[in-house]
Amino acid sequence: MGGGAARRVAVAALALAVLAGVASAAVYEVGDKAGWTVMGNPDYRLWANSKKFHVNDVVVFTYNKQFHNVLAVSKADYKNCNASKPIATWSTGNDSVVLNTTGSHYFLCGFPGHCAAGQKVDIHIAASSAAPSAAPAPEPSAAAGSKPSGGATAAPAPHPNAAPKALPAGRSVAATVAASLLSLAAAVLA
Ligand SMILES: [Cu+2]
Repeated sequence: MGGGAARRVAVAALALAVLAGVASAAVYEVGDKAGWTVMGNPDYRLWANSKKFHVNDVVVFTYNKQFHNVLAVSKADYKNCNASKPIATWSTGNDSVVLNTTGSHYFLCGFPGHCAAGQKVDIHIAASSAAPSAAPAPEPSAAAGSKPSGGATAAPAPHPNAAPKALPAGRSVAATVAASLLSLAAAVLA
């Protein structure tokens, strides 16, 4: 066996490792098609409970910025709909927020009455879904047979307001990157 074969295997393993990391950072549209609103009273608790969030997932708030905004708040302020001391504020109408820690992430709309009307969401990331700090490089055979697990390797977090339009809901960005990585690996192995 020459060095070339070993190198090709190494490159393929690297591609798979990157693929696993990219594929597990999901992008979710808050409220799905309804977006971030009080119109139609979307049930954001139901929405959040229908997902399984992981560290480094991205939630996108889409709304009319004349009528809404997004405030990250403490648990107490979330409960009381207190918008007076937010931890962070977004107001572009299309805001991508990276969930970079485990635990609960509390958001509400700061416009008068909106939080009380239900425009608030508690996005919880279970501790067990924390990203591993350093994943050891797997054997090529093991890598080929294993599925990406819930944990993501740390990906650089985009700026909250960076290129929101480039982030559609779902995993299509990850899928696109995954596809190009797979063709790269195939080309190297050919
Ligand atoms: Cu609002």
